[in-house]
Amino acid sequence: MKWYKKETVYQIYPRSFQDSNGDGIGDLQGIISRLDYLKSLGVGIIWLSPIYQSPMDDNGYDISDYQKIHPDYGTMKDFNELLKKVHEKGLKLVMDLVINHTSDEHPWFLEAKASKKSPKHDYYIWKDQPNNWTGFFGGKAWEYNPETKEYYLHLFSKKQPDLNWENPTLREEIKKMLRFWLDKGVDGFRCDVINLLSKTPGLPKGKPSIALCGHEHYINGPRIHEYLQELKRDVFNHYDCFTVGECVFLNPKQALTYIENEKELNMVFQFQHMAADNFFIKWFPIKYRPIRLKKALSRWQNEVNPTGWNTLYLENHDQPRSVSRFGSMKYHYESATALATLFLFQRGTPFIYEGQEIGMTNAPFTNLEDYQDVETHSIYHQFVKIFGHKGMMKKIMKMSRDHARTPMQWNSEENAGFTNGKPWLKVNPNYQTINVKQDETNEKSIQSFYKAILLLRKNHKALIMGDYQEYDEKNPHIFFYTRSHEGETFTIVGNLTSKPRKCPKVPLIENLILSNVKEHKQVLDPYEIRVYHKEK
Ligand code: ISL
Ligand code: CA
Repeated sequence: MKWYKKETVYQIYPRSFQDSNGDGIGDLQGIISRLDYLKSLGVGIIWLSPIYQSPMDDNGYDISDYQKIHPDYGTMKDFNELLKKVHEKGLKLVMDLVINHTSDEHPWFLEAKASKKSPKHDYYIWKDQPNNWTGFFGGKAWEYNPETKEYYLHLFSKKQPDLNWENPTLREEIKKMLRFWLDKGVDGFRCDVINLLSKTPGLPKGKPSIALCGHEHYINGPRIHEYLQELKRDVFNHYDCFTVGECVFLNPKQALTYIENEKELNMVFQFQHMAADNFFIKWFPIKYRPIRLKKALSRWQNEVNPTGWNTLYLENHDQPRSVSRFGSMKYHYESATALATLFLFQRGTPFIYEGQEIGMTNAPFTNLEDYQDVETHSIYHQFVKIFGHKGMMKKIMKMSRDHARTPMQWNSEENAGFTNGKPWLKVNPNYQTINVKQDETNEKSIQSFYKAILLLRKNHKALIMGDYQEYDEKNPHIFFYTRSHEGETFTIVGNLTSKPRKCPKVPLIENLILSNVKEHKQVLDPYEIRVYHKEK
C-alpha cells in the first residue's frame, strides 16, 4: 500500500500559520518552527498552499513566477531548509500546483498581451468578442485587452488569466517546472481546479444559467484526460510522488474517469458533501441537515471504492470552519471530535486543515472591510443590488473563505501567538479560549482526540483499507458504519445533533475503544461518538 494512502495530510495556509519576523504574515521559517507540533499530531504529509512569487490578488493562487518563493514567505534557501527538515522528521511535503491560470503579471502574460505576434500570445485564451461565460468569483469571465483589441478568458479574478492547454509548448513549459520541484525532492502536488484545463474548441456560447454560465464548456472538457495522461506519462510516473486533483462539480462516476486504478490522478477532491448546507452553490444557503452530509459521504464511499481512492476532508482554505457549520458552539468539544471521527475513519486519505484540530471557528467579523478575500468582495459587489448590504453580510458571515484564513491560534498571548506584528487578517477574538496551548491542557482536548484517531488509523489496516458498510442510512440524526478487513471490524456510531438520540442496535459490539463522553447510556448524548473494535 502506497504511503499516500496510509498517511494523513495536514494543510497549511502559509499566510496564516506562523509569522517568524513580525511582519504579520506567516512564513517558511514560521512553519519550520512548528514542525515538531505537526509531527506530534501524527500527520505524515504536509501540503502547502501556494508560496510562489505572486501579486497576491488571490493570496498566491495567482502565480507570477512558478520557480520563485514569494519574499513574504522567505527565500529558496528557506524552502530548501524546510524540505530538508520535513524529510529528516520522516514527513513528506506536497506543493500546491496552479496551472489552470497564471497571474496577469506573469512574464508570459505580459508578453502575450503586448502583441498578437508574440509567441506567448497563444499561451492564453483570447476572443474578439466575449461570449456569455461567467466565472467562479461572479460576473463575466472575459476582460478587454486594449493592446490587442481582444478579450482574454479568466475563470477566476481578472488578474488570473486562463492558460491555453491546447498549446504544446506551454505544456512542455509546465512539465519542466514540475520536474524542477520534483527534482528538488517535493513529494507531490495538490492540483488546483485541475478539471478546468480543457475548454471546448471554438469557445461556444453556454446554456443560460444563473451561476457559472458556460460551465459545460470548461468543466471536464474534451481533452482533459489526454492532458493529465500526458503529465503522468512524462513527469509523475518518473517520481515517487502523488497527485490530488481539486475537481469542481464532480460526481463519483466522473471521478473514476480520473482516478480509477490511479490512471491519471491518485485521488481527487470533490465538493458534494460541502453542499450539506447550501443549494449547489455556497451563496445559496439552506438549513444544514446531518443526513445531507452523511448521504454525500456514503455515496462517495460506495461508488468510488474499490477501484478508486477517496480524499476525506471537512475543511480547507476555501470553506467555512466545520464546527461552525456542522457542529455546535455549545458542544464545541463533542461536535468537533464527532465530526473528526466520522470523516477520518472513512476509506481514503484524510486531510486536516490548520486549526481544525483545535476546533477553530468562523470569524464574527461584521464589517466588509475586515474581510480580505477577493472572492468575498467580488461576490458582494455582484449581488449587493439584489440582496442588499445586510443580506450580503449575512451570507459572508456564514460562507466567506476568510473564516478559514484567520491566523492560527497557538496560545492566549497577543495575536494568538501568530505574530508580534499586525496580522494581515484579524485574529478571531475567541483565541483566548480556543488555542493550541489551552486545548493541550484541557481535560477535553480536541487535538488529543485527533492524535488518538490518527494513531488508531495508523495501527489498523481495517481503518485504512477496510470495506465500508453503512447502517441505518435513513436515520436523520445518527451516523453509523463499519470498516472491516480480514476479520477485524471497527464500528463507528455517532450522534450528529445537539439533542440526545436513541442509540441504534450496534452489530458486532465488542470493546468500546474510543469515545468523546465518559458515561455511556442507552441514548447517545449530543454529538456523542463511539468506536467499537472487534479483533480477528
Ligand atoms: O471557493 C470556492 C467556492 O466559493 C470555489 O469555487 C473555489 O474557487 C474553487 O474550489 C477553486 O478553488 C481553487 O482555485 C481558486 C482559488 O481561489 C482557491 O483558493 C483554490 O482552492 C483559483 O485558483
Ligand atoms: Ca513573516
